[in-house]
Amino acid sequence: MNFNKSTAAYQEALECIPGGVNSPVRAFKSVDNDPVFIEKALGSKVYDIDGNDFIDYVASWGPMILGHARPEVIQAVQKMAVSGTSFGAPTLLETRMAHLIIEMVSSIESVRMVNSGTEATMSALRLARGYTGRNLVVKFEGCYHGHGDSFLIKAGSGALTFGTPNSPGVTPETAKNTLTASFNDLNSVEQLFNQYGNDIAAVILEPVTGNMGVVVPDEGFLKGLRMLCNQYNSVLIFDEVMTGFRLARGGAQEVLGIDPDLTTLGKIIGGGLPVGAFGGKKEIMEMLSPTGPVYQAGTLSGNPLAMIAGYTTLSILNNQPDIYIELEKISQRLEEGINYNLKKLNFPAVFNRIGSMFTLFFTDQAAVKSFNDVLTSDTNKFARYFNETLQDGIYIAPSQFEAGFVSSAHTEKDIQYTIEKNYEALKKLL
Ligand code: KE4
Repeated sequence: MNFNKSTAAYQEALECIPGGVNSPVRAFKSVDNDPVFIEKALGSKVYDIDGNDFIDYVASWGPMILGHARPEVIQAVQKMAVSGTSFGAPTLLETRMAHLIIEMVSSIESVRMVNSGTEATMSALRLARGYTGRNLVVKFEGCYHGHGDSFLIKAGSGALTFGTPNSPGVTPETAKNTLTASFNDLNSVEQLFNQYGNDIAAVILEPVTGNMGVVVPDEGFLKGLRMLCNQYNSVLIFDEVMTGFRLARGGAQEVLGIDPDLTTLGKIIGGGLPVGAFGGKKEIMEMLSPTGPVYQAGTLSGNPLAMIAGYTTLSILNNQPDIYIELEKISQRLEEGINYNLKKLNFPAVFNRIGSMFTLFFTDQAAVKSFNDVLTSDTNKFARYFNETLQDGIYIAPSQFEAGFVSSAHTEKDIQYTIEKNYEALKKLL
């Protein structure tokens, strides 16, 4: 494949944008390559400025569950745009969107729209602190909740990829209010509650992690967190920015059967446009301005174009639940094919999957069920694999510590091709 135009475009971008990108993980830094500049996307494919096409498993880092440029979404945005792009005033569409989210996520009684996952998590944490009158928050090593100061402590995603768990600029005064525990290690949380329980405002986690790669909670882990939060009157926050509407209509909490007090949402909720949201128990949400004293605001929150893209996407998912059945089938096919290749080649790697989220960990561990397991991954081997499959027209996340996503637009042919190229790439790495 020829990437000449992307290479030139990257050099130009470097002159005017920090790192040439508007979000660090896009820079391909951890795969020792220059980023590919995308020109357009349709269905399961993305097309770069050099005319190359790729089967896309990044899905814009999660939002594109229905595939790129889904006709209903495009038409809805085009139609809305001619009525204006932003009013800064309430619209009927925002109320319809709130009703739909409440219908789909049963633990949510009231919801506030924002413009990103980061806004959702930072607002939810402020709300939990305002509601409890406490300062401390418990997060988990390797979990990423956006770039809010309180969360850039042993974070995942780009922060992990870049090996800078505590970002400069986050003050010690802020960091001291963030306690970190280990995912799937309930004892590590119990220890924190034993010591600080009455000062812990909230526990926040990805109920299924995506930002250290996909790791599924052990049986009883989430229930244990629920019980600890009940015992100490702390707020349990599920960060479902990635898993929300991805794993089921009601997200990970529907699949895993545990209700948080607050849920943060993003990605799919906007259908590819900038939308985040946080919601949960009305008793807590009513603490938000203008009803209550906890301030939170946003010029473009509930923006009509973003709302109609998200509302159209969620409506399709809500009205066609068979989409999740089909996603499970085709994702299972991918898993079976890759595991067949690993076995046939006796290749040391672990493929974690839940629903249409997956990660291939380049580790010789038998299983990947914790952050420590994740850290045994060979990131150099991952980088070589990434570049091999990129050349084959397969676009996965440019970091070992991310999730891959299958969309409803992926075909059996896409999956079969991916499995074949996976085998060839693995064989070259032996
Ligand atoms: P945004 O602010 O990027 O919309 O959302 C932050 C966020 C919060 N919570 C979870 C569970 C998330 O996965 C994210 C964002 N995820 C990363 C990829 N793992 C976004 C990609 C990027 O940073 O460019």
